[in-house]
Amino acid sequence: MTSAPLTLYTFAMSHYSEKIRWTLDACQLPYQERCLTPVFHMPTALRLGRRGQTTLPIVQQGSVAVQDSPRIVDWLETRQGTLSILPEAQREDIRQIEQRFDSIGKDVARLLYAGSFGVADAHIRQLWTAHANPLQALFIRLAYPLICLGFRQKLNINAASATRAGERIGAQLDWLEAQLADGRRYLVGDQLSLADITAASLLAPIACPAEHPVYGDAAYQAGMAATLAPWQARPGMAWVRELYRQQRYTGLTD
Ligand SMILES: N[C@@H](CCC(=O)N[C@@H](CS)C(=O)NCC(=O)O)C(=O)O
Repeated sequence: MTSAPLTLYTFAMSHYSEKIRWTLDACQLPYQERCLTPVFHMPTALRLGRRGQTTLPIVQQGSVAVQDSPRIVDWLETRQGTLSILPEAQREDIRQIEQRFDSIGKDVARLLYAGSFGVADAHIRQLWTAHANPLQALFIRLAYPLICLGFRQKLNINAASATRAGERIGAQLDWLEAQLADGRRYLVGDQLSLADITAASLLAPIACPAEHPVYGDAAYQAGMAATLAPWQARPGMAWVRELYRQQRYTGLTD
């Protein structure tokens, strides 16, 4: 096992990035985070990922870089041995739940962008430029309509696809709430696992836990209000918020 620090490449508002950020925090693995700017992240993601994909998160250590959150978890296991959030005896169950919630990540993005383009543009522009240098920020501001168009095409965002996205998210939320109906705190076993981390991270953009620097922000919640409102009273969303309150950003040393 090595304790050399890792670099985590993220978008601040990315729920898959949050999954890995929380995983590293929960496993007490030190890392430096580099928040990238949309569009400008592509060369970095292509170069580090070497898979023809532009997605974040990516974790890098020296000459090794791993793209795609489940692959990052695989790599961390290989590097660290058993992870505290993936106990061997429950590994299969936990990874199945990870897949279940990973599978709605794009739907969550689809739902939120469908409801916020044209409504919360000032806030989205601010989020997209928060980690940009001045030239990048100028480009994002000027090209914003084109970038939105690109997002719409890449994620196939339209009214019908947003409705289907909501249905798929709703189905996983139904499943989550059925699991939690017996009052359990954790999805598998009696401690926080990757199952909880994935479910909570992937639903956090809708649940809006107060502790999250992007989703907990009042301006984000105001901008997305109409899209978020129908989901807020769901017990699964309350569970996400409670998990953040109890388990996220607690006991971190830096
Ligand atoms: N399967 C990937 C999905 C990651 C993903 O979709 N990331 C989004 C942000 S939430 C992204 O990087 N989008 C920009 C792009 O695809 O270029 C994972 O689990 O890491």
